[in-house]
Amino acid sequence: MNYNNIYELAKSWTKEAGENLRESLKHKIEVEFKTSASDLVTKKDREIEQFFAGKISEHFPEHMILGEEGTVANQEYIFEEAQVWVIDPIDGTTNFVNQKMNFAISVAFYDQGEPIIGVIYDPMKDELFTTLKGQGAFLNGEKIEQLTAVTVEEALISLNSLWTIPNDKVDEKKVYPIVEKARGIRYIGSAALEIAWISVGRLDAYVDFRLSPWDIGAGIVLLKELGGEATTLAGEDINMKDTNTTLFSRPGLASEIRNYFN
Ligand code: 2AM
Ligand code: CA
Ligand code: CA
Ligand code: CA
Repeated sequence: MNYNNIYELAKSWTKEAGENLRESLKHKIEVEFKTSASDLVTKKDREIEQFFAGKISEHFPEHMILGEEGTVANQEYIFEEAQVWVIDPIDGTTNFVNQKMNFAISVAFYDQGEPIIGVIYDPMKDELFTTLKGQGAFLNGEKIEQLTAVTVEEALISLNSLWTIPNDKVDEKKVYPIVEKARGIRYIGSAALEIAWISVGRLDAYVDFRLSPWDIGAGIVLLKELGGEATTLAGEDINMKDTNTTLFSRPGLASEIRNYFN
């Protein structure tokens, strides 16, 4: 199957949506709360998701859409049998609201469970990360080199600080030696960007413990294309129908990080 048409449209829609977000920051943002005071959503999250839903249903009425803001249900039953767009309209909504930078649009396309297209756009830096499986990964059209191995001592590791305090997903004490040994710990606050930054060597690994398919759908395609690793913390395939523990990294480094948790 030839995916070039879908790829070209995915890139152009994502840039258009990103320009919309960038422009919108000239005006006041109205914030609502979802599950808690730290779980934010804005009108723009819904508007951008609707923008993609409209374009996709116009061009590809048979395709499914799995978006954070709930465009389409049913994904449990059909992910492996369908052509599915996995979309996070704003990844890093808290950054969008507070920092007005360090957020991204994440758009992926999966064909019967197989990762095919990944597009991540940082509109404030105007950085577009794109991948079509088997055709290389690109930053603003420039080919990204295959990833090489590093050790934990040489690594900048992205880690959400919530996981260094008692939590219900992982024994926080197992995280201590990683924090101690790594060259540095960073956290941008946008899962899609943490992964995109690994692809170009600004970060070396990213550990998180409860990410949803839309946070990571595009990042998985991007990293795999470059020889990087994208698995659960236990080293299993990521389940695109659920939340996951996740470990994204350069090759090699993942097994060293995994050892700390086992
Ligand atoms: P979001 O901005 O699309 O919600 C930092 O908060 C990162 O974790 C972001 O990529 C954010 O995505 C994601 N995330 C996932 N679940 C979250 C939650 N319940 N609350 C806040 N952020 C969440
Ligand atoms: Ca959210
Ligand atoms: Ca997200
Ligand atoms: Ca989001």
